[in-house]
Amino acid sequence: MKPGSFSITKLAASAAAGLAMTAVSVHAFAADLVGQPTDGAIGLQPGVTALRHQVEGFHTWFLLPILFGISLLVLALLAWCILRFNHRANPTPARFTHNTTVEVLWTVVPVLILLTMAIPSFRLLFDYHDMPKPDVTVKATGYQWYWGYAYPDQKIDEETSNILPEDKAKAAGVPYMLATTQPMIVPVNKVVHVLVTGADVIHSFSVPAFGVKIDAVPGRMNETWFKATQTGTYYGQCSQLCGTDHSFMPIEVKVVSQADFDAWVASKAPAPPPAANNSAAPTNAAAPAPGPTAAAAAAPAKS
Ligand SMILES: [Cu+2]
Repeated sequence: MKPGSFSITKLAASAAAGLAMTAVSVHAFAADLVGQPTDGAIGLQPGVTALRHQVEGFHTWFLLPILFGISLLVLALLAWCILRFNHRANPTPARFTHNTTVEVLWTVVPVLILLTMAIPSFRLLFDYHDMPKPDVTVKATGYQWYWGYAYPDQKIDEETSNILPEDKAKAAGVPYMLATTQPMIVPVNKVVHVLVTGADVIHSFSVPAFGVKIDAVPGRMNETWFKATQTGTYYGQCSQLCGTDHSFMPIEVKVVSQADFDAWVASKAPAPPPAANNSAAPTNAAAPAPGPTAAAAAAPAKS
């Protein structure tokens, strides 16, 4: 008689302790690192876009309570069955097999719960889909195994963004496996439109702090957007298994002031045309261009 009730109490106590620890840890770590994961933390890393805050609210204050509520209800029902209907407490079991009221309830209630979850979920999806007028457009192309970023409006040709080698990352004091040789540079508080495609296999462009994740599919141009409200460096990773080096193609986005962005764009501008003298100067600007262009032209032809 004792062992059954004792273990249930223990189970409930450890569940409560777990919940309390969860709440404490979320609090303790939430503010630690922005734009990257924090060791030993749980929960979502801090977000810096309005949509990401909505995602967080939906997840933490809407879905999680429902999840905990359902879990506690099932735990209570289990405990009740074990205690009330065990062999000793209930030696002669009832023989009926159907109960219409209960069957209607356990069909209708879950449907209502799903509907309650679907409405804010779809609202959020529509918000992602209703893209504001972009201030900056970046084309992100996934390759095996790196990313390429091009700025069509600024006439900046695609630049290759490789993972930063471990020794260089350590020397620079940036996180290895997240830092890159060439970050995507975007201005703060501006709508950044990201055109996402894949050159070989399906990759996925994902930056948790922006609440952005979208597949990079060869032969298709997907689009997403974000408006970061804080300057800084934000990391993400390819989030679609794309081959052996899938985990070695991180995404690094540097959100900078508009002035810094303009200066960066200016630094990327091709040499001014009046200086069109002869050979030496243009080779520098011309060299990177054919590579990506040829790759981009070849990719759709294959599929
Ligand atoms: Cu990938």
